[in-house]
Order: sequence, then C-alpha cells, then structure tokens
Amino acid sequence: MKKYIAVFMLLFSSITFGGDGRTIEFSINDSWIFYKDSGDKPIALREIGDREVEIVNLPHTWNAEDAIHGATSKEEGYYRGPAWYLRKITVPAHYQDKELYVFFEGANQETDVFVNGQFAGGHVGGYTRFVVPISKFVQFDSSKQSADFELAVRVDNVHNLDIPPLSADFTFYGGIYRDVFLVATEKVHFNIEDHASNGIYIRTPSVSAEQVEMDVDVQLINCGTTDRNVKLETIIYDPYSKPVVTNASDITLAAGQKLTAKPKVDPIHNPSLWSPDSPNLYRLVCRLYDAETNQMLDESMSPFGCRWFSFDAEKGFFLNGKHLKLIGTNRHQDYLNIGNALPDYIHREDIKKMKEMGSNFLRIAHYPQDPAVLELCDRLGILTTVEVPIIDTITESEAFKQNCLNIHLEMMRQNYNHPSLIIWAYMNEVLLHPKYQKDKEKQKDYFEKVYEIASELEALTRKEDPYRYTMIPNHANLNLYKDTKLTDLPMIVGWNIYFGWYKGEFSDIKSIMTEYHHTIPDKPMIIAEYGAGADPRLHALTPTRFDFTIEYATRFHEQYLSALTDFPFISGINVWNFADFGSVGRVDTVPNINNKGLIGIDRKPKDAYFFYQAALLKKPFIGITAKTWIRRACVESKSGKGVCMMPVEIFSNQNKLELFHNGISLGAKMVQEHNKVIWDVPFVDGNNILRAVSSDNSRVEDCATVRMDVLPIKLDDFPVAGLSINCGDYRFFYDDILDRAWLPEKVYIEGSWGYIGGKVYAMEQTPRQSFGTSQPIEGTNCDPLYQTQRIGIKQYRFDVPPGVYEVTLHLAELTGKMAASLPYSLDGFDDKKPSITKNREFTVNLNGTPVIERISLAKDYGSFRAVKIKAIVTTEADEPLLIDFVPLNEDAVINGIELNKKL
Ligand code: GCB
Ligand code: CA
Repeated sequence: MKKYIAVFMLLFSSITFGGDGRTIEFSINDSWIFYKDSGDKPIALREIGDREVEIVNLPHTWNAEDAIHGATSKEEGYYRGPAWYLRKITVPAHYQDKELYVFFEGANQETDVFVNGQFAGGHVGGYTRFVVPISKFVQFDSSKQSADFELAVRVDNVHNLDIPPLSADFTFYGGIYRDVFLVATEKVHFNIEDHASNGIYIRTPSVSAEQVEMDVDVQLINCGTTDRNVKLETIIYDPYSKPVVTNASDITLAAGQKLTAKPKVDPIHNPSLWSPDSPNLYRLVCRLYDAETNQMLDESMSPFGCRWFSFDAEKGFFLNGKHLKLIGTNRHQDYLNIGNALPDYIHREDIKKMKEMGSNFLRIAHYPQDPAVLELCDRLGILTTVEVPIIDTITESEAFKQNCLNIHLEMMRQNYNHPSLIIWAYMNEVLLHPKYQKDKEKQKDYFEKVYEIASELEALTRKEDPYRYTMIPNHANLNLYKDTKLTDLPMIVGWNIYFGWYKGEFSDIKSIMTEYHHTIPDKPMIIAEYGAGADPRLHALTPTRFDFTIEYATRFHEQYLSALTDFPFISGINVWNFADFGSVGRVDTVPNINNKGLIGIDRKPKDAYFFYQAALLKKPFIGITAKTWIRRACVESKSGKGVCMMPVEIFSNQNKLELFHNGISLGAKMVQEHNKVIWDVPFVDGNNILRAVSSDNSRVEDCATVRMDVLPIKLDDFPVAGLSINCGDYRFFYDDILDRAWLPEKVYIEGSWGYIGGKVYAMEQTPRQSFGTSQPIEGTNCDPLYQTQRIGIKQYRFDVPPGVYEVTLHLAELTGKMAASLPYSLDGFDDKKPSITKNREFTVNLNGTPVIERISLAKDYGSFRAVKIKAIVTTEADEPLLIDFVPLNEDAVINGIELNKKL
C-alpha cells in the first residue's frame, strides 16, 4: 500500500492529474500530538492548553524506553494502557467528490478513530491492517480551496482477555507503530473496506511449466448514490514488465452496492516460474473505468508468482516439482531502542540479511508483520508462513473466538496474493498454559474449547484459500497435542524444540523427532522453532548448556542443522530467532530481552549467523568469528612471553583456507565438519589483525581486528589495564557500555594471582543452569558479572610489586525472593519457588587490616543488587596483596574483583 509517488500526486493533483480519478494515498505519519490519557472522548486541538503532550512521528510506540529500562524485574513495569494521537489534516477541495479513508498498517492493540470529535470506527487486534471510512465526518466549504479536519486516534495496549495474544514471550509495545495513510478514492473503487485488503484475490489453481490457470476475484464497491456502469480491465505483466494477458469485462453496480466480480483472465503460457533462486514476479494490474466517460476510476497492482508446491509427510517439501529443504528463521518485529516502531528500512534490511544468510524460508512469528516484509520475501525469494497470535492459552469467551477468527481473516485477505506465502498458521504452543490443572473435568472442557477455535480457524482457512497449507506449531509435548486432537486438524504439524537448551541434550533430537514422526506418520512436519540464547558479551572456551555464551549457541546450531536436515520427513526448519527481541519479564543475562537471535537486537551478527552462511550459501564465503569478539582480555599462555594462545573459529564453504595474523601466515588448513576450521592464534597485547583467504580458486577473504589485553601470569610489571576478574565464572564477559573486558577467574598458583578456596555458586532453584543465577540484577547493566559468584571464598591473593593499589569488590546477594521467572516454564520447571534470603555477614581484610567490616549484602543493599566497594591498600617489597574474607554468618562471597595500581 505504499506508493510514495502519491504524495507527489497530491501536491500537483489539481494541475497534472486533475482529470484522472484513480485512488490517491499518501502517508500521514508526521507531527502527531501524543499524550497518555484514559478518557474516552477526544479533545479538540485548540483545547490542548497546557496539557503535557509530545509531538511524535509515526511509526511510534510509547514503550520504546520503559520496555527495556523502566520495566523493573519486580513487576510488568511497562505502560499498558490508553493514549491519544491527534492531528490536523488538510485536503484539497476536490476531495469532496471522493471517498476518504484512514488506512492503518497496524496499531497495538485496540484503536478508536475520531474525526472532528465524532467516532468514525475502530479496530481490535495489534498486528493486522485496518481502514476507517471518514468521508461523512469531513465538511467541505465550496468557497475554499481546501478542507481541514481533526483526526484523533485512541490506542490502548492494556491486557484484554478477549483479544489474542493473552500471554507470550515478547513485549506488547503499544502505539501506532506502523505507517498510516490517507486514502482518497472515487465513489466506485476496489473495495479496501474488505478487511483492509486491496480487494483483489488471485489464485492459480493449476500451474505447470507450460501453463498457468488464473482465477481472480475483484471486490468492488459503489459508495455513490447513483447506479454505475464500469469497465474492469485486467492486465498481467510478466517479470520483465511486458503485458502478456489482457482482458476486460463490463459490470453494473447499483448505488451502495458491493460485489465480487469474477473477471475472465486468460491463462499464462510458458510462465517464468517463481522460486527462491529465481523469484520471478508477475503483476496483475486491475483498472476500473467509467463505461460512459472512459475515465479511470481506480487502479490496483498485485504481485503474484507462478509456482506450485506440495508437502509430503515422508519426503518433505517440493517446489515446482523439485525437492527443497526449507531452512530459515523466525522473526519478531522490534529493534534496539525503538521497540516495534520500525521504519520500513529495517524490515527490508532484515529480509535482505536473511537472504544473505542463505535462508529460503521464514516463519513470520508470532503475528502478521509490516507489509514490507512479505513484499521483500516475494522479491528476494524467501518462502514464508504467517500466523495469528493465539499464543500459550485462550479465553473461553465467544468474543475471544470471534476476534481470533476476524484477525485470521484479515491476515488472509491482506496477504492473499504474495507468492512467497505458502502456509497460513494459527495458534502457537496453545497448550503451554492449559488452565484448570487441578480440575480435570473443567480442563477437558477447556481443551474442547481450544479444539473448537482451532477447527473453526482451520475451516475458515480452507474455505478462503484452498491452495495453501495450514499449520499449528506446538511445544514439544507430543501426547498433549495428539490427545487433544490438535495434531489432526492442520495440514502440517509444527514443533518448537529446545533439547540441549531448556532441557535435555542435542543428542536427543534424532530419537525424539523419529518418535514424533512415527506417532503422526501421515502429517508433514516442520520444526517451527529451535534455538539457544547467546549474549554477545559472553564467551567461553568450554561452553555449557544454558550459559548464554556465543560459543554454546554456535555448537547448538551446528548440531541441530545437521541432525534436522538429515531427516527427509522434516520439510522445513526455522531457527528461533533471526534477531534478539524484547520480552518484558524475561530473565536471562539481559533483562527483558530474549537473546536467541542469530543476530543481536541491534542487528550485529553473532557467530551462528556466519555458521549458517557457510552452510547454506552457494557463493564463496568466509566468516571469521573473531569479528564478534573484538575486545578481549586473557592471561598469557606461558609466563613472561606476553602471548595468549586462543582458538579462532572460521566458517567457510571453501575447501581450504589460509590465516594470517598481523601479516604472518599461520598456514593453510582444510575446512572440516560443520564448515569450520579452527586455528590456535598467538594473540599479542594490542591489536591483532586476522585475515583469512581462500586457497581455492575464489577471491573471497575476511578480516577481523581484535584488541587484546594480554595479562601476565606474574605481576612483576603490573599491567596498566589492571585486572578485571569475573569471579565464580568460566566465561569472558565484555561490558559493551564501558568497552571493557573481564577475565574468567583463575585459581591462585605460586608467584601469580587468583582465588583461594570456595566454590562456584549454583542456585538450586534453576535446574537448567549449573552455575550462577539468571535472575536480573538491579543497579547494573553487567548482569552476568553479578549473576555468578564464588561462594565460601577464603582469600584472593596477588603477588604484586610494592605500591599503592585500589581494590574494587563487586558483590551481590544471590539468595532471596526471586525477582522474576522465565515466561516459559517448559515441562514443569518451576522457577518461582521463593528462596530464603541468606543473612550472610562477613568482613574483608586487606593485608590484615579489616577494611569492610561486617558487611551484610541482604540487609545493607537487598538481594539481587549490584554492590561495588573500593578500598586502597599499600604493599611493601616482597609482600603479596591479600584480600581475606572472614565469614561471620554464612559463607562469604565475591562476584567480581578489580585491581588497579595507583602508584
Ligand atoms: C517458544 C515460543 C517463543 C519463545 C521461545 C523461547 O517455544 O514459541 O515465543 O520466545 O520458545 O525463546 O523460549
Ligand atoms: Ca561473577
């Protein structure tokens, strides 16, 4: 619906296009007055007075800031309620003869539109488009060249039991977060009032390499008071913009009549087929003319593609008769610092990055997204599934069901013609939170209600579109979905699996998926989600499950991709997720963020993105993972050498690579399993420039520059950078705000430095994690540093040269009432168990002098809060620097230590 040319047409309409009556549409995104207010009636612009308002541009959300920072871990702290947008619109006088509409690409989630103070229409649901007719509220004065009116839009994102989604692992940012257009049509036009579609529905009931049969519905409306004779012209343009099929038909529309025309459209011969490799796009142009004057009344262009496809329960997916393994990601629609209010540019960039990764498939989860998404999938050749946001649970009300059905229908009508779209999905893990756990009778009724909604959605989908597939994606509880018959309904069953992340091992995947297939042998299967969290700030040489390191997620994807693509019965797979996304209340290493993306919420790639590129791309590719870890600290490998050996992984689809380090060749190596080759690189203090080149005949190369602090084993020459040690942790942590690298802890050895005594703290209540906690920590952005701790610590010892030192202790009490729980309590892990606060007390002595006495983290600061305490200590010649922890009640703890030399 984005024709920017239309703005142009508006400006010059009376001169250039005055006689041409086709539909005009232009965005009205800028300069809205915005304020939060719970009133039901709009105020006029002149009544604003000294009310506190902001001037905002659309796309806009009021949760960009509070969904990340304001949402405290204690409660759902982001604003969920009503707010108003007001704006004056001026239109030229000749619009008096037109029909006017306001077209919204999306507003979350209940919207009421007022024109000049009068209610004009509303919409329910945060992810589909809608249109509000406004002509009858606009007054034209024939003595003036233009007319003004005031538009007031009330948007509310409050939790509403009758509107899906009710609960989900993502943030329900409120606002008019997509583009808004003013549309001016002739009285007779293609019916955008039909669920905010373009009124044109293209089907290709039979496609072969020789011929394509066309079946087109055109919805027309006559808003005028007289009967009209019109001519409908349909022209098919081939991918080279050549008209190949033209038809015309005559239609009569009575005053006020809506009708669905079925124009005869001749078949296309020898079509250029649409596929991921050759996304050939055809265009159906529909033109409507007044039969008497021959004046054009409306024009609409719809993309379509000539392709045929099928899913087979045993053999997988076929496109145009050829087998194709569907591989790609899921996608959410938000971005760093701007919530869901994305300019189209980022939507397009995302799809481009998917193509650059080698994706041929995208699950648009968990809701329909901006029109730019499917437009680009059509153009770049990425097959898609799109779904309505019925997630985790339902409400057993008639209103809930009707809203589900209506939103689903809107989704279908609005996206009907996209050739990239092959599956209509609905419900995601809808039995994740089945109600009435304790009352099995009631639960039975509940399951029946879920089934009823699902079967009505299924029936609606098949009736609306007999040529695409349907899917329900479930969480990995085979029997639950089978027993409730939810696996019987759709044409494809989707599974969201997380073995090796929330629970289990990677090695479980093969046997489990085989069992799933054998239990439901006649249904095609898609792995609609699989993924692992990765915080770009965390790295490990020995990654383990649920540690949120970049490396663990990369191992996870290596295993999954090879295991899942081995099975012919798995038609397609979608990584959860393309990019990190906001999820208020989620507690991992970055509060309110789900970091299972292959790229960050800022769209910077993580290592696993390079892995997929190497595995999927046909054109030569090299990706040095060191690009994602460019600021590091490590301890030298041999005392006094100033060199730290660290493995560097490179992903490539080449046979052989050569790696250069600061200009020196480290030799050539064959690329191994998972398209990977590893070099041990002798990192030096300062900049390390890595360059990998292909030894094959292609000219591809990749570079990375890593800035390294190589820290000495013996501190005779105390490092200027000081020591920053992440205690109770094997992970390297990078503080991206201060650009500072933290080392994993190391045990004291003679003549060196490190901890003495204690053990790595592991919070008992989180069985997923064998160390630390994933509770959010208040008062810091460095959660991982404080989430891990050495408990029962006796001493930290540094054998330093004489001098004056500053010691900073980083502390946090990790017992106490848990601030939050994972939104996903998969398979009975109960993270909500309150734990008792340990009232620990300890004293810290610096070289024998008590400096911090009787500290009680819980009492003095509270649980899960970052505490930093600095103190000075002077050492004499041959005297070590000793930090003694003296427990007075319970064990002493330490989460991080910094040591710097002042003199
Ligand atoms: C799921 C959900 C998705 C979550 C994801 C996760 O199964 O469908 O919405 O974000 O798991 O990361 O836990
Ligand atoms: Ca720590």
